[in-house]
Amino acid sequence: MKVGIVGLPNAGKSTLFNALTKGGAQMGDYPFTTIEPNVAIAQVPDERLERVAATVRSSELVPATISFHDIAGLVKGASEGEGLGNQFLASIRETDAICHVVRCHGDSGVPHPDGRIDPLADIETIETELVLSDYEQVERRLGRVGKQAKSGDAEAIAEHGWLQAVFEALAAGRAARSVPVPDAAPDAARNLQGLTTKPILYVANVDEGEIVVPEVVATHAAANGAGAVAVSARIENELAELNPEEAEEMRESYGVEGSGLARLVRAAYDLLELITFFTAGEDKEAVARELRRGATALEAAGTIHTEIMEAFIKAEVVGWQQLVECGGYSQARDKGQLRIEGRDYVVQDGDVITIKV
Ligand SMILES: Nc1nc2c(ncn2[C@@H]2O[C@H](COP(=O)(O)OP(=O)(O)O)[C@@H](O)[C@H]2O)c(=O)[nH]1
Ligand SMILES: [Mg+2]
Repeated sequence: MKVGIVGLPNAGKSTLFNALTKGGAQMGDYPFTTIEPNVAIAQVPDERLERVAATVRSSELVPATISFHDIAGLVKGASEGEGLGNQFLASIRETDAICHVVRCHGDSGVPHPDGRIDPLADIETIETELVLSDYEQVERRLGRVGKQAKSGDAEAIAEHGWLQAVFEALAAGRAARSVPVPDAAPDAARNLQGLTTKPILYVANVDEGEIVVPEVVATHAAANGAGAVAVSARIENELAELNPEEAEEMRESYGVEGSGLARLVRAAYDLLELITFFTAGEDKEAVARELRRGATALEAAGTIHTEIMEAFIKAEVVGWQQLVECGGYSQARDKGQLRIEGRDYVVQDGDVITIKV
């Protein structure tokens, strides 16, 4: 899963990205790895995985991961080729979700491209570019899908209808995600590869003194079905240099509770609307695995390995909490908590699953 970090110049994207890549110390057992200068892999903190691994006596923890991409270059006019323009927009197109860094701190030492601090106006500047870019994309796709719809294909007809509604929404300045995808064309949004169909997390980059999401940002996020977290990118960047004890001391001196980065990673993961299931064996790895909500046991097997999916016989399933409370698989089996499920079982968040082949 890829999350693109976007925002106006000087909003604090690179500072936040650097904090993420250096954040190993304060993230404890969940280090980051930089794979390219602007791409970092973050491990998703998950207490459930630790508890499951301890119960089963697994040898190693393998958390779920998300990659963060620092995408520079969005300025006013990007959709017309200003700045890195279309290159920038193409990089966002490849992501699963958008993490939008919004300048909210008032440090006069950091110039703002428009010379004033106005989080809502900044959000609108960025979102206008995304809307304009999608507008062109929808126009192109309408032509193509229109031809398929004329042949009478039911899915194409539904997709065409959705595209027309999206076209009108965009023309009115609204995001494509405001138009529900029809059941008859479930892939419509994916086919469009829109920018404004992607889930958004606003990261309010706030002053050190008070780490809260400003009212205007919170209201805008709520009205648009987006998430919002507050961090001080500067503090997180400083904290990321320290060892865990020093970081805790500094956090206390600032009155900051918990790791902002951990909160950010968690919120980004939640945004993707994934569920997590676990596989764990004694003296083997305990793995947190991401899965689309509503996916079946067979699909879960497929995320482990295609061969495991092909050889699927049944799944042994127990909720992580039941497993921990019982103290292990055999105790859970004795207490009737470990169930046998078939290939069509809909996996629940937190299930611990053993696929039998
Ligand atoms: N005071 C303050 N300055 C910040 C904060 N975050 C970033 N900056 C400064 O703002 C400037 C631009 O940040 P940068 O991360 O390069 O912005 P980008 O253009 O979005 O990548 C740098 O001088 C940072 O040190 C913050 O939380 N507080
Ligand atoms: Mg930058």
